[in-house]
Amino acid sequence: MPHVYLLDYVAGNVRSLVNAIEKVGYSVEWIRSPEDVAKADKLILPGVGHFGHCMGQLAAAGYVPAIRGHIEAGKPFMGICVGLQALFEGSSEDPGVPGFGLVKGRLDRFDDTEKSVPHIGWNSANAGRRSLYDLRPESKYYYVHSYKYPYVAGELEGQGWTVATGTYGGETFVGAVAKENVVATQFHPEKSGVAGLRLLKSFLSGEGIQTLGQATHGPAPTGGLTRRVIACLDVRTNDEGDLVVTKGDQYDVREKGDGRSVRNLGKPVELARRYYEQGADEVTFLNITSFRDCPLADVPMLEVLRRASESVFVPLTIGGGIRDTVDVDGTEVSALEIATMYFKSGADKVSIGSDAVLAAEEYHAAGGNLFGNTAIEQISRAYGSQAVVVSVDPKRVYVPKADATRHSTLKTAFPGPKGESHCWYACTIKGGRETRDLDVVELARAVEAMGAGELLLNCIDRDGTSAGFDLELVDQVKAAVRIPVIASSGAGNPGHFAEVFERTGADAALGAGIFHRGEYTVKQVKDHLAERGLEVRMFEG
Ligand code: 1PR
Repeated sequence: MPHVYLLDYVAGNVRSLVNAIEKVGYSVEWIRSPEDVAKADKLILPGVGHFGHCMGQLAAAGYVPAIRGHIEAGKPFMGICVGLQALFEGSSEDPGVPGFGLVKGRLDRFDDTEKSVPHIGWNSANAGRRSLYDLRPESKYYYVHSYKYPYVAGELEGQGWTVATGTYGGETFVGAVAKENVVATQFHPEKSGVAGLRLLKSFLSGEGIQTLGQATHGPAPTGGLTRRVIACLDVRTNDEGDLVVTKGDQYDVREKGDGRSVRNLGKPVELARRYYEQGADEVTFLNITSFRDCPLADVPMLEVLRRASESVFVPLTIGGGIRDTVDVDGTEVSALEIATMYFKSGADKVSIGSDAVLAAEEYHAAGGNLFGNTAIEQISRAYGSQAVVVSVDPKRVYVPKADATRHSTLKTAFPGPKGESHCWYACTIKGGRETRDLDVVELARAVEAMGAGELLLNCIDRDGTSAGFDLELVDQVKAAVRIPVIASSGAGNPGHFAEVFERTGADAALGAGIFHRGEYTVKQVKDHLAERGLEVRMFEG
């Protein structure tokens, strides 16, 4: 099998990159020291986290001259995500840290006054009528970053680079660059489905270089960031001891009637693959009984991730049990160590539920001060905020008037059982079993301050009802934070997805039962969104 060399310097989900490389027919050799770089013919520099962290690690390990030497020798080189950013002179993320300076220019942060940052999701990498490693203007690629190089027509081209761009909320940024033996992408090809695999193949086979920069006759440039449709798999062990996908009604996952066995809707890896092939933009696994089972003993969940990441080339999120814990033998294990196990097994993001609520309570009790020791802070510091999702399980609490409580209330179009005109949303922990005196706005603001990159906003009242998303809840949370919000709970038909995108600022929408019960496919949902004129990514076979 032909091979490619991958730099082993960085924590993060490199397993997916290895899987993607193997999928297109190559094997991976690891570079573990600067001396190894000389033996690489083709070299890939993956990157996650901070610009400064990435460059700092490369410099500390002595890689910078070796990588520069590889590139100057004219050998094929690919940078991914922060691996693209490293090619520039510097970044406002870490102003004192120099990059390789191969591309003249400095990165800056997306403007978040009118849009969510990080920029997470599927966007274009459009090289116009130039050819760039088989990137196609009609395809979408998976991005996750807060810093970008702003595109100015002709500037990088003047330095000899062929450039592909994306547009996000009025800002046009560099999605990929290529020149001679070098190609780099801001997006993750290993997470960009078939479109990303095509690019990897073009780099590995060397065909990309041969066609680089030549004019092609592709279709007209397409729009910006798509609306994301996420398939969610609640996973737990059933009474027979099998790991199954289940689904509750307002979080009750047991069948009605006698026996009350856990609903079994299928096998996690099989369903994940099915939804990927239907065009799901992401797949989320929630280990819903992790508060009982020690996650370290939860090897099956790690195995689910390993196997899913072999055939699912879109981002995978894993939630459940991510908190400081004590293993069965008494060893203390930090949330960061647990997250690391998940990332190494193929997860791109971890989702934190109960622990985030408790951390938010402490944050407010401490007058809004951070001490750097929460799971969210530790994981986002190590892997970047985009790797940390906070999953919220709120419940409606009705009140007769706006100021009947200290919590953030809203006037609801769906009055309470006693005709109450207002409500607030109380956070819960342990899968909805315990309600806390913390509202969803307090939680959202606290976890954003701690460095969470995204909110997965469930709603216990709507879960499994097929009654549509709680638009009032989504509106309230969107207004409170800048980070992306995933609407969840209540999807019953494709119209509900269109509704949440058209009537709220939701960045993504998640469905579970609608897909597991076979009522609609992900493709049907996306076709409907496209018919409504919403930007979506279609599955490429
Ligand atoms: O608290 O960090 O250990 O994480 C536990 C995780 O497990 C949390 O993310 C929590 O939301 C989840 N969880 C715990 N118990 C349940 C349960 O259902 N009994 N599931 C549970 C959460 C809700 C959504 C569901 C949507 C869409 N499930 O994930 O997929 O509501 O459903 P629908 O489209 O069918 O309406 P920690």
